[in-house]
Amino acid sequence: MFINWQLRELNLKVVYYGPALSGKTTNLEQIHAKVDPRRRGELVSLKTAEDRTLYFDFLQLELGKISGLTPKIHLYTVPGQSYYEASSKLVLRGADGVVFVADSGANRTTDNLESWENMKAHLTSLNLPADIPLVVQFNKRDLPNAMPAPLLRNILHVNGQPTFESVAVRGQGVFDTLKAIINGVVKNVQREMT
Ligand SMILES: Nc1nc2c(ncn2[C@@H]2O[C@H](COP(=O)(O)OP(=O)(O)OP(=O)(O)O)[C@@H](O)[C@H]2O)c(=O)[nH]1
Ligand SMILES: [Mg+2]
Repeated sequence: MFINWQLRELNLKVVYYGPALSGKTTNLEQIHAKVDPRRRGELVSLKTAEDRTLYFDFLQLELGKISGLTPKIHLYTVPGQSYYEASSKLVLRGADGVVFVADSGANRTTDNLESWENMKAHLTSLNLPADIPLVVQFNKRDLPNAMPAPLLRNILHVNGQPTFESVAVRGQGVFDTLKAIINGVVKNVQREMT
């Protein structure tokens, strides 16, 4: 969180984390395509020739005023490929909330788990609070081999955090996820400011 009192802006950072190809960038693309251009910036994507995230994607959203301040939500995605693990950690730094995008495909269990464990370890080593607002998205529900959501919840030991099923490529579940994380982050900030 960063407050610019001169501009009366409240800057909040939300990071989409998850294994390679789970659909993190697709979430931001959908948000960019559907939000009124007056309320969002351009989508900045630093990607490889194969359209894989190289460092991060970035999109800024503006919300209505809270306590006289204009919240600006900075959405980032991390690169999911383990080759870029160090970048993922850098992108997480200073996050106010995290969306974990899991791939529902049955063949992706190890990748989901590994990414989940890495995320937890990074949150700890970056001194981010253990109870940081976290929303879990089970993406690619359209896959024929999609695992049942309760099973995914068990495998990741999701512990009370909101979960959403999505087909990000069709926009399904994208805004439910976004609203839930913004809600969690804003509630947290309001608690800290009062
Ligand atoms: N079937 C299906 N494909 C999807 C869905 N969401 C995204 N995809 C596809 O999955 C592929 C990877 O999506 P990305 O959004 O680039 O994945 P990413 O998590 O950003 O990947 P990295 O940047 O490498 O970490 C793309 O071809 C998407 O079109 C979905 O809900 N269902
Ligand atoms: Mg990506």
